[in-house]
Amino acid sequence: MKDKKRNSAKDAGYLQLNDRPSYSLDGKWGFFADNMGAFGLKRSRNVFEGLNPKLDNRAIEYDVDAFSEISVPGDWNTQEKEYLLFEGFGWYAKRVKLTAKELEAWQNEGRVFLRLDGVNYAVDVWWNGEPIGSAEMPFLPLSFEINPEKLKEENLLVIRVDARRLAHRIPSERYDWFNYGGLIRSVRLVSTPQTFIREASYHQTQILEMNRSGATVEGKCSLFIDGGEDLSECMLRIEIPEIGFFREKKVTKRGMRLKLKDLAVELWEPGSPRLYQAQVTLLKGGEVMDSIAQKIGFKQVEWEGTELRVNRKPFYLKGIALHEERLGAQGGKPRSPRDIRKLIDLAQETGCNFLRLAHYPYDEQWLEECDERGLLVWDEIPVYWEITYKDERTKRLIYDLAVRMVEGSRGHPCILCHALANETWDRPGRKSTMGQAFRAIKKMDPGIPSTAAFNAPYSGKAYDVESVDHSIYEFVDVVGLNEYGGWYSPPLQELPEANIVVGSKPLFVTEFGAAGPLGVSGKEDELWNLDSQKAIYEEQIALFGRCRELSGWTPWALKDFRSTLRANGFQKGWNRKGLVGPNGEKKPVFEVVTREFSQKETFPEKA
Ligand code: GCB
Repeated sequence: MKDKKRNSAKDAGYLQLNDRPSYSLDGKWGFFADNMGAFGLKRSRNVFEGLNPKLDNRAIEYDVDAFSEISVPGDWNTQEKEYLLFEGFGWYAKRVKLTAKELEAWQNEGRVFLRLDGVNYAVDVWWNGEPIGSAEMPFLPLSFEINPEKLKEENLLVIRVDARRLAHRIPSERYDWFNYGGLIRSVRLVSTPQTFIREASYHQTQILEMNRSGATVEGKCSLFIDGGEDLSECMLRIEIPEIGFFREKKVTKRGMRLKLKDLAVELWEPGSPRLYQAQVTLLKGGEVMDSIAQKIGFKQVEWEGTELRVNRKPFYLKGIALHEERLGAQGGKPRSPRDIRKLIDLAQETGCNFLRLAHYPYDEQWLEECDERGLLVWDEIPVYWEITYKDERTKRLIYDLAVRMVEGSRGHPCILCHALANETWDRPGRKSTMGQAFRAIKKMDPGIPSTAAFNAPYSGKAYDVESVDHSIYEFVDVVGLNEYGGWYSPPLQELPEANIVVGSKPLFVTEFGAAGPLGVSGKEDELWNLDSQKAIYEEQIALFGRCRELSGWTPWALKDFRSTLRANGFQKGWNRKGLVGPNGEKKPVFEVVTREFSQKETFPEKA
């Protein structure tokens, strides 16, 4: 379909939330499932104009006020039976009512943005019948500016979400999770001053000296100022009152990186997450133009040879990998912070110190929770299996996804590494396309290692990532290995002799596991039962124990998750490799992992 409306305006970039006033548009919206996508884009059928067939007394073939109801945030698939496998276009409509007081405040404040915290997959957006933007950037925050003059007491917001699988998209057409479409995360209006701090991210902590109460460190704050104001007389101020830190610097350009020196702090550690309140202010002639509050933490990651260190100590990763899918028989995307907290609570019951947030960027709420709880995090973009790297749209998309993800996560102390790929095939263009994206994020966040999850064939009784010419291997600082000994190959009986080769970089196992359908017991040497799942875990854990240089491991996956790729009688549309079932039913492997984690130190003494 030729789609003229797309690209009417790109989204306005990453807009950090901090403590800015925002007006939530979560709740009930009108929804219409449209498998052609052409529905709203023809004369007399322009859904976004919000005409009413009765009032207008014309043959108008839609009525946004008579759409069915749907909840935002949330995927459409698990809200009505008939939408479960729907992968087309979803029209969302909301009447946004502002009081005269609100209207005045919003119009005087300066600028107004519509912020979509994350959608799947692409969107076109209309405010009061006019297009305000389009974007193809799944799972990441988008923002669209609305001219304050276009705000009224009664407004109509219409969003068309396109959740089709297309070959050039990221992910491409085939992947092992569920394509939950829609406005999967919160929607809000955000007001800012005319010229404002769009992003302020503290990162790149360097420990200068350790001492009894903590450390002396330095770090950087990456800032981006948005707005038409002449900045030549502006200053940026950073304050961390608890440690008496105060710094002002003249603004020289819109994007700046300020050095913060000689900070005497307690470190943010896994399991002991010290956070500080910081205030970042933009001033002109002594007058405050904008000021934001945020929490920051001080943590250093290093990688040298095969060693991964956190706060100068060798770190052993006790991880849990998961999908962003809520607990419950239906699955679906989290619909509230509580849904997210319940998943993290469950993961933490194992005693893990790390979460692999696979295979796409998660809601920012996850990062905030992990900052607070002292859990380290791997974030990831959905460059997965087959990708058409040579397609110009795909190239652009990979770059944009990588940059937007890191803009959103680099200020979070919980971040351990940024991942740009999972088990990708070596197709034409992979190296150059991925190289560009890796180089971009290393520049943006040099203190954090970049990574990817790789397959390695089982050969000569070992998994050796470096035995394969992966073409993107040179770009990663730390290595993720996905291996399914006992499940795919080798068979369980051969696992006691298996080994993992740690090559020239730190390596941890980012996936291993086996299906364990709930309620099915059986023989250890036969697949598809809870007993063999357990036996495979025990042999795998023994393998990790033999591999002294390994930096840790993460089972795949926390919870059984929906996937239409998984269609046998045990699976019925679910990947059953979870440590727990869809409702959180614990399988024997949950206990195996918990026991093992309790015996492993986060910071092991060196032998
Ligand atoms: C993998 C993929 C993961 C799948 C898993 C499986 O290697 O990275 O997305 O779900 O295997 O269950 O086979």
